[in-house]
Amino acid sequence: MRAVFALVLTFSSFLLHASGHQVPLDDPNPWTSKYGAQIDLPFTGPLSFSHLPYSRCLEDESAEFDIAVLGMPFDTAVTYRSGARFGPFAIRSGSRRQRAERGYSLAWRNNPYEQGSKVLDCGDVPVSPFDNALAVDQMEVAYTTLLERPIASHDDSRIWSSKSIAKDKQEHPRIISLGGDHTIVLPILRSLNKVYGNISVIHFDAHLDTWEGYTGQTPTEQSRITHGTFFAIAREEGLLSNSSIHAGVRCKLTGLDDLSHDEAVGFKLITTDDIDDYGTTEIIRRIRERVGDTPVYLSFDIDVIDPGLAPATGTPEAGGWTVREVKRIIRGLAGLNFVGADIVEVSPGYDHAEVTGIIAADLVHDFLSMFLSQAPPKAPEDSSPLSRQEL
Ligand SMILES: [Mn+2]
Repeated sequence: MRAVFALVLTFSSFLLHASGHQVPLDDPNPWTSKYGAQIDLPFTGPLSFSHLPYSRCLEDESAEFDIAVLGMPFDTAVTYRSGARFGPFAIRSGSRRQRAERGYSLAWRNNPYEQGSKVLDCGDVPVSPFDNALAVDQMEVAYTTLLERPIASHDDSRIWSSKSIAKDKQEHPRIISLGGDHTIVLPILRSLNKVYGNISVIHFDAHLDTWEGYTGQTPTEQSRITHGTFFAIAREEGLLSNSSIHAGVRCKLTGLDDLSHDEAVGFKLITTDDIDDYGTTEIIRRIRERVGDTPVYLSFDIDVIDPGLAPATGTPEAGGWTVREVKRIIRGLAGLNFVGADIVEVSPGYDHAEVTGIIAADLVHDFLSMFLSQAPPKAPEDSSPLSRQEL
């Protein structure tokens, strides 16, 4: 009887409030008593990735995460159009319609936020726009600072702890970096190398990014470090394994010597046109075979996508992959031994209708599912709710 009375009281109180009556002045929380705890609208609230909790993790040592989203607003080592310093903002802005509570995707058959791992937006690294050596050091120190933090929870998707690295070794969180121009990968590789040793890279890009320098334009050591040379520098520093691979390359070259040098840096090549000749299944197979179970880093330059679809980038190349094709390949990479990932070269000053930022944000959601899935999702024929429908 008491329960019924309470129910009637609650219901009448709901009617009273919903019908626009005043909330009593002595109500300790007029907002929640009338409207409850509501989520931010897609166009409101502080700007964190996919409305995730946000923390200034570099200073706040109590911030806990298994996967951190970290912005690196650096763009002073580009060969052509600058502006990628605004990439982290554009990607977060493009993520506003995403949220943990609605993160399930039909393609992945999972919600990455419901896999038992804590994902946190750790803000941006404050990088110098005046001194590239200083900025590169700031990014390395920041990355190392987060990489050395304890993980928030045990992450079963990590296979390296049982395979390639001794069991008593500390498990490290994983970081998804939002660039920034592609140079940010050099300090990231320096930092990762201290933990994992030499690592392989799966590199989605229209360009090789393994050039040694630009004739006549790099007279100093610092000027050699650019968004088109950082892999060659990383190789010189002994940071890379011999089993890295490019995907989606179609840029113009100085000649075929570029390719032999690229191979010496440790890369094999999948060109943009290979998708027509061999298809996504074969591309996935080649990538998986190349990197095996080595610790692997995913570096994703948005310019791998056709500039008609993703125009906001500094060095666009005509005739790229579609977003759908790229997303399919990424799904095929789940279960590899990923130690980190980035998405770089989003330069929103060249965007239209926010489309590039929205694509980049959607891909970061895929990276999370890729990290946290043990294997690629199965082919849709047998179990997709769409294919089961009577058409
Ligand atoms: Mn690049």
